[in-house]
Amino acid sequence: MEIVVFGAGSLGSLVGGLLAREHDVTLVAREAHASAVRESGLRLEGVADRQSSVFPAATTDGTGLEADLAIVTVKSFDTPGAADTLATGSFDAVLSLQNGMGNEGTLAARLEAPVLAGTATYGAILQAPGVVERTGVGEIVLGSRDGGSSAVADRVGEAILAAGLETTVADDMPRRLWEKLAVNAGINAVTALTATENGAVLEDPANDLARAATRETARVARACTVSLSNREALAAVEAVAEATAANTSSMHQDVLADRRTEIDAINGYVVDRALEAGLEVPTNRTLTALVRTWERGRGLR
Ligand code: KPL
Repeated sequence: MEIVVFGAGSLGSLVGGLLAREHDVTLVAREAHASAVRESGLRLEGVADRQSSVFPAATTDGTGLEADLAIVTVKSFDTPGAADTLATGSFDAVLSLQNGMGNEGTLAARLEAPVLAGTATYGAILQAPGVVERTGVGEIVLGSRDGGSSAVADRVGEAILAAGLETTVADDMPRRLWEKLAVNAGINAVTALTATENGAVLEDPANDLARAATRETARVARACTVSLSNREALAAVEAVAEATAANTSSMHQDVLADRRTEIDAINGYVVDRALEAGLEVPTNRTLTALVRTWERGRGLR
């Protein structure tokens, strides 16, 4: 299968690199990373089972590309720009593997190809241009963005599975996206603000904060008619925090690199939906305000 990975940062490079063991992959990446991959390939660290260097194509220019599948891994605030660029090319299917909510809708509004929703819980760090480390084995869950079965999702799921990635095709993506949002709402801002790894949220005092943010998210999900109990959301956060205990969350990586974060699409999204539903979400509001204040102080927003 020909696959374009649009946004080859940490997760995009890992997913693209793993897919390149089986498929014809093109990474759309920043200049330094793209030229390192073109010159010496992409080194996959922490992936002991198979070859450790792969040789996908790499470009900085995503315009006019054609492939069977485009996997979108850009930060949520870059989704509109990514959609406009992808619209200049041609794809049979598009899969969003991004944090936060609303990305699939943004893509679908601008693209003709069917847009699938997805979540990825792999741990990944871009160590240097041309080098990505898998820091945790997770899974990819994908399916129709409205829920229900989808032949396109089945086909894409089979292709990803064929490259050896843990993959589940699900018929309840709206609920899964909210569950992933609850995981990110519980882990990302707390670890970014406290300079800790994901496992910190399993212990006091971060545990209380993470659990409160998670419970609030599940409550807002239910107000949005998604059936996600507090118990399920808390269990999901705990499972991901345990599986990725030594990992640096994407928001913590962003803060370390002085980059804008995805706070608006994670805790900020919970705050916005809560407002509409007339609910109070004080922990998400506080986390959002703190991270936005940090961004403003750095001139990032
Ligand atoms: O998605 C993640 C992220 O860091 O954004 C988790 C699942 C929390 C893994 O680190």
